[in-house]
Amino acid sequence: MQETRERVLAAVADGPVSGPDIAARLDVSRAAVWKHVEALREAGFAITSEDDGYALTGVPDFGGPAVAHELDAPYEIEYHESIPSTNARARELADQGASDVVVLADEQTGGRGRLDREWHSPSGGIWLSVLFRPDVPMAGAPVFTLAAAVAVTRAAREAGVEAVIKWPNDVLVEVGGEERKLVGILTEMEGEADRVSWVIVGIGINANVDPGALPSGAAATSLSAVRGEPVDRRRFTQRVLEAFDTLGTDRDAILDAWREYASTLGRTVRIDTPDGEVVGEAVDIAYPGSLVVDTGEERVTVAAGDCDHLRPL
Ligand code: BT5
Repeated sequence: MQETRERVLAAVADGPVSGPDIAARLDVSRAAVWKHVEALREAGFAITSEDDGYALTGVPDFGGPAVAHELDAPYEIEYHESIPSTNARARELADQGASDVVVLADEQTGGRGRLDREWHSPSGGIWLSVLFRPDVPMAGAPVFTLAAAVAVTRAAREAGVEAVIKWPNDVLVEVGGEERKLVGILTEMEGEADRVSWVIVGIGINANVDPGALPSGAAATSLSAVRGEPVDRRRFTQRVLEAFDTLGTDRDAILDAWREYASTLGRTVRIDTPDGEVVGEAVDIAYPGSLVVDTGEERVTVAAGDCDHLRPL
C-alpha cells in the first residue's frame, strides 16, 4: 500500500481522529486525507465518520491492504485475486531487483509443485510466495523450506489444527488415522555458490477450500475441513509471515522447531532419490535440510527426494 495511505489507516485505527488532525500530522491536505479514506473504504475497510472524526470499525477478510495492516514483519504485500502462479510472479519481481515482497493470491490458475507438478489452487486458499535476499550460500537455501514448514505448522496449531511436518516439504494433518496434505512448499533460488541472489519460498495452504476441489488421489485436506469452520485467512497469513520472519536465518532455531513438529522422525521411510531408493528409519534432520536415515547397515544423508511414511517394519 502507498505509504501515506498506510499512515492514514494507522491514524484512523487509533481514532477517532478528525480529518484536519490527520492532515496536520501527516503534512498533507485535507482533500488528500479524504481521498485516502475513500480509497481505504473501497478496499473494504469500514471507516465511520462521526462528529469526533474518523474511526476504523472493520478490516477486510483478506487481500493485500488487509494482510499488510498491523503485519509485524517487513514485507510488502502484492495481492492478486487470480494469477497463474505466485512463484512465477515473484520471479519476475526478483528479476526487477525487488526484495522483501510477498506475492499473495486467492486463486492460482497455473500453480506448480516440485518437478513442475500441478498444484491445485482454488479460490479460498492462501497461495503465497516470499521473495527475499538472505546473506547465505546457495547450498544453505533449503533451510528456508524447513522454516516455512515450521511457520505454517505454528500458525495451524494456533488455529486449532494439529499439523505436523513431513520431510521434505509438506505439512500434514491426521484425519481418521490417515495423514492428509494441508500445505506444500516450493523453494526456488538463484545466485553464485557463495551467496544467493534471491530466494523465493512458495507456500500453498489449503485454507478455506472444499477438499472436493483438491486432487482426489492426493490425500489432501484443508484447514476449514479439519476445523469445521473457516479460518481467518488474514490473521493466518500474518502469523505465517511473522513466524517465518522471526526464524530468519537462525539455523539452530529452525532445525530445533522442525524436529519438534516433524512426523517423519522415528518413522520408517522410503525415499525416491535421483540415485535410487533409500529405505530405513528417519533418525534426524541435518543442515540445510537433509534427512538422516538409518538403513540398518549405515546412516545415509538424503538431500532431496519424494518420501513415503511406511509403517514401522
Ligand atoms: C509441493 O509440491 O507440495 C509444492 C507446492 C507449492 C505450491 C505453492 S502455492 C504458492 C506458490 N506458487 C506456486 O505456483 N507454487 C507455490 P509436490 O511435493 O511436488 O506436490 C505436488 C503434488 O501434490 C501433486 O502432484 C498432487 O498430487 C498434490 N497436490 C496438488 N495440489 C494439491 C493441493 N492443493 N493440496 C494437496 N495436494 C495437492
